[in-house]
Amino acid sequence: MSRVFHLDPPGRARRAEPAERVAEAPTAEKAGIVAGYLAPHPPHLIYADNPPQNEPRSTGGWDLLRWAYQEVRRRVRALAPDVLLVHAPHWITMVGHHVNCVPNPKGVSVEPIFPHLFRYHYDFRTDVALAEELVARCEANGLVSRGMREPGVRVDYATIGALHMVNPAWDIPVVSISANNNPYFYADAELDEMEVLGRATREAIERTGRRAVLLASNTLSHLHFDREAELPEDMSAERPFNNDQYRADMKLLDIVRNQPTSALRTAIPEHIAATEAETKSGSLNWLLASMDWPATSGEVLGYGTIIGTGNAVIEWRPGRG
Ligand code: 2XP
Ligand code: FE2
Repeated sequence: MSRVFHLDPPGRARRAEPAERVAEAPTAEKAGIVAGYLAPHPPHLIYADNPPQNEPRSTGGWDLLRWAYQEVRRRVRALAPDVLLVHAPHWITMVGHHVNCVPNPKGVSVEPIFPHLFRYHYDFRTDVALAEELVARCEANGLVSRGMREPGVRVDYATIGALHMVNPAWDIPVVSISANNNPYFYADAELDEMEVLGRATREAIERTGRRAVLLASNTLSHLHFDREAELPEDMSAERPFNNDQYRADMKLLDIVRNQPTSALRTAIPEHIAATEAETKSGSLNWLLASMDWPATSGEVLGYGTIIGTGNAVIEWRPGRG
């Protein structure tokens, strides 16, 4: 297992509680994907959270969703993963799948539609060995892929948003994966490609012996209002965009809660067709494919709307029947 530590980027020693983390070092039987979360990233959640890294200040809001994330934070701490892998729809790549291999991404991430809510100063560590292995496994599985090694490239708000909500301490290394834009040109046909990306992800995690938590940074129903309340966090203005969107979200969540993940193979594309869901970018399929579509149901930790869109925080634990 020493390989897990010896191949880490030099900066990893800066992580919090290194001694404790070594004590919790993964053993061969504990390595692998220990949990996956649907972790939506609307900038409003970070704005409402008021972390020091975000410039705008709020009076709160979207509390039920943020309580759901508090529970995720507690669970992720207890799982003590080596790495968080995140697939996010706003790091868009036109050709293939890219993996951020920059050891210490640092900068300001800005939400282009809501810059008054999200201007976030980030500074985190990449698990470079796993990121590079993922690029290699993508290539071995025949995917067009690329390691992104330019330190100056700004990290998108969907990656930062999910990571902040799950681990605001930023003391767990990260592997960040781009969303190839093809689904937006070819309906949902390219969701199949996420099977391959998922397999490559699983193989890379196994080969590096990591204990990994996966994050799919996606909202569900994705129509949103084009007018904002004077106070953005005025919760009296918050509601589903319309009842059809809400009902389609509930139909999907009913399947998530009561059926094994295999039922989602057809339910996700149907839900996308009904709601313009952001899962079209492939993050959720990547998550489930990486876990090899476990025969478990998911646990919905929370659901709420954000400027009309439907957002669910969901946990899947592959080891649990
Ligand atoms: O899709 C996004 O990330 C948006 N910024 C829309 C805002 C709220 C969505 O869910
Ligand atoms: Fe988004």
